[in-house]
Amino acid sequence: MKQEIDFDAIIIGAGFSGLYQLYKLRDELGISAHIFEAAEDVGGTWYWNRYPGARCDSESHTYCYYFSDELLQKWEWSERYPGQVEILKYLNFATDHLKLRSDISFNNKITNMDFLEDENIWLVRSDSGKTYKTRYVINAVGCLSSANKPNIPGIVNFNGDIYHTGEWPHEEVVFKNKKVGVIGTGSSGIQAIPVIAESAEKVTVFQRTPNYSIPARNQKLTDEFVKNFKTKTSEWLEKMLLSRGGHAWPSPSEHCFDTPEKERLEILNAAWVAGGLGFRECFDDILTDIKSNNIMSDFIKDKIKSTVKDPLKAETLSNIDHPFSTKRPPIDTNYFETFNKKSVELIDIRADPLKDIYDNGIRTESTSFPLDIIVFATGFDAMTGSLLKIDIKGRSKLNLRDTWSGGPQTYLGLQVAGFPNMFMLTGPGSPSVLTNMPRAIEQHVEWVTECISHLEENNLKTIEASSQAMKGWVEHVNETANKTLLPKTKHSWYLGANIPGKPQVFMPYTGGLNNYRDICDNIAEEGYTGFILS
Ligand code: N01
Repeated sequence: MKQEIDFDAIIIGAGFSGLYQLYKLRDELGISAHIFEAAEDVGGTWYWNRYPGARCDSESHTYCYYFSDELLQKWEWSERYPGQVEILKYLNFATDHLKLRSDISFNNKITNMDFLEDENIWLVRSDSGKTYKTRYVINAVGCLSSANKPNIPGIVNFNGDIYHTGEWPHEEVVFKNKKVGVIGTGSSGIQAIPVIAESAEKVTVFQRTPNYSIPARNQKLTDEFVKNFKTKTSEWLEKMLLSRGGHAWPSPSEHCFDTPEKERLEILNAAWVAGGLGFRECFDDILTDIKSNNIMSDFIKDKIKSTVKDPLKAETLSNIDHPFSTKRPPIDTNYFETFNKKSVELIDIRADPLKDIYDNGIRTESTSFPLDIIVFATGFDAMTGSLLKIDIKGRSKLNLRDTWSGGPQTYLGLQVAGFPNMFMLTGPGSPSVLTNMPRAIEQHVEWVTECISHLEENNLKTIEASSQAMKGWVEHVNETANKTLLPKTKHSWYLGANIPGKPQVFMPYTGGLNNYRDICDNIAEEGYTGFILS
């Protein structure tokens, strides 16, 4: 008997991953697939993150789909690092080129998902009040899309405007003649502050944790570069597939500590001049050897001190107490230079903690700061936040929130035991946020498509991670992370430490995207080891 379903597959989210998943399932596998998207248009993270200065830290010619040569040839990037407007245009271009729009329901936030065991199907409900039946659910909800809005006392009393970088309005926010307070100095704050300071009367930066940042050295791409790139796309792809982070630079082999000082400095200075995240790849041991990390950390601290003229500001900005790159390192355009402006003040809220927000501004324990605008650049409930906003019940009405009450547990970051036919794209336990995201996304989408194809061809109804395999993978993810310095930095969103009450578990897989791809492929080739197929 044919099952009564609305779609073979429902995909949640119309960002980079959801769009590609729709294309693969609908156009290559030939099954019915549909995206539900909370926003009114495509783009995912790039739809929401419209704050001034929003820009990607992967280089543009690598931050795009590589599965289609036509897309690669037809699109032209204009800058080394693509800005939010350009990335959103690109995603709209890809959506239209692949004719995806007709299979997306916008303004539809998925609120509930229930697995109906008797029928082996998922019942998916959206905030429109409608429910849909589907055999497969693919969560493409993004890793950094649930805004973290700290509950600072008195926030409702503020008479001015409040914005969060991750939920920036579509209309222009005018900073001219305004006193602006910015809370947060992660990637978003570090990008936004210099741009806000270009027009604001005054900017007050409330810094809790000082941060490293590498100059982006953003620039227009030359016609020659673009032309050349288009003739060599397969070579670029090969480089990215070989690398541990999905970027196009080779993995280094030299140890920092063992390299003679003169040579070491030459390497570091050259990488500083080149700019960008490639700086992290100067040496191969900065995340495993604290002595090596200290050398790189001190190098950056010296750069900060030599850039920022006011000695107090320089000290406050460079007084960094975590090893470089154990929190996601931002890249910037004129971040430290901006503190040389008289209109930009820096408040160390570790020394003088935030007390409250009052009608006219922000108060620390010692001082009041009158403000017209407050910008929260306070990040996200990363990797699990968006998924756990949905009430997801698997077998025996097992709730994902309960399964993950001690932190996220997955098999390969792709599935959770007890939740058959439910997949996650770039979920916790996969390399995701440690990589150039489009490469991690393409790997996951292609693996999930192959997996569904396997089920369809073999007339199988469900695939589900076994509890044992999930336990083993969680242990492997922890062991791999513990070989690095990464989990030692406790106040990091990689661990969930930025969200009060969130269990602290190191979430991304640190084993490298290249190795992870091999693991996933071998598991599929061996007939989906660790999964239960029925
Ligand atoms: O968020 P964050 P983000 N009171 O969590 C502070 C990606 N991204 O949006 O460190 C006071 O890194 C917090 O302080 P502390 C990228 O992966 C990429 O900047 O917790 N301060 C920190 O300074 C990135 O890593 C791009 O002590 C509070 C800041 O807010 C990720 O998104 C651009 C506070 C939050 O920093 C997140 O970046 C933008 C409180 N209650 C984002 N709560 C690019 O591609 C938090 N803070 C370039």
